[in-house]
Amino acid sequence: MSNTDRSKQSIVILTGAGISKESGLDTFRDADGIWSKVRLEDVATPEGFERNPRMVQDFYNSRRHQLAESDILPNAGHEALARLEKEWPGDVLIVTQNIDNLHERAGSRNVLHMHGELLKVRCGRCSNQFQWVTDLHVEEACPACGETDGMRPHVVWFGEMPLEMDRIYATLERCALFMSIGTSGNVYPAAGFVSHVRQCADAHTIELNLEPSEGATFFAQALYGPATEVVPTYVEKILDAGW
Ligand code: BV8
Repeated sequence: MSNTDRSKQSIVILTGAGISKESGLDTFRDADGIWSKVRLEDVATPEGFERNPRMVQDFYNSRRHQLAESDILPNAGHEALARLEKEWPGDVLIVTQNIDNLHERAGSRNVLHMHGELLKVRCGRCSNQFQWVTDLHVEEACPACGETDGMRPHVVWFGEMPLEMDRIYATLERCALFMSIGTSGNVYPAAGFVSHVRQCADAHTIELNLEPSEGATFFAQALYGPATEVVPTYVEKILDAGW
């Protein structure tokens, strides 16, 4: 495949919690995952926040603390995707369900956080967003409007609209390669992206995961194993010989 051809071939990569597992961040639905320790209805829904804002703030504060710990670093999977963005002549977009910042810290620049970002908060009153690396307290006053009952994590909860969906669908519809990495395929609309690509794009589809996801049968190809192994291997292959 010539470089000219490649420059016309865009790649969309969906990532989930599995790509950050070997960096030390828990997944959600593995046996020891986050949802085995806390109910998603209590901490990842607007109703849960309404019922007990302190519990929800504590849930995200502890994850923000963990992400800031020095031993939570990008792994070879994140680094391979940063290399792909650098060396592939066409567009490469990472659409991540993750709210950590490991893709950016690995060097990826074109990253879309469809479920929000742990290190950002927003005011439910004035909608301003703020970088935030410390605890967010229930009665925190908004730095912009001063209201003290609106500050929340800038995170998409169940029942809320994921971010930048129009942009995501537009990139899916014109991509030449769709990669899904480290996601169980349980949460929509992300879990439906592979079907959307198959319906609307002339694209190759591949799943790179520890084990078959709920959507495994929708992919033309699959590579199973830890992300730190299968992602660098696949990136090397497509840079060398395409897909
Ligand atoms: C929406 C917050 C409308 C951030 C998350 C009733 C009412 C309302 C909505 C619904 C409803 N019923 C269903 C829905 C839709 C709902 C949904 O899908 N529910 C599910 C449970 C059935 N979705 C929503 O509500 C979404 N909004 O639908 O709005 C709409 C519809 C269409 C178009 C526009 C709008 C909002 C969903 C977002 C919810 N927020 N989290 C946070 O706290 O982090 S979801 C949560 O799950 C995280 O974001 C997470 O990223 C996401 C997906 O999980 P995964 O990343 O896949 O993680 P998981 O643990 O499941 O899997 C990890 C995988 O990695 C496994 O396969 C494992 O094998 C693998 N793995 C493990 N180790 C490794 C590995 N792979 C490689 N290497 C390893 N080492």
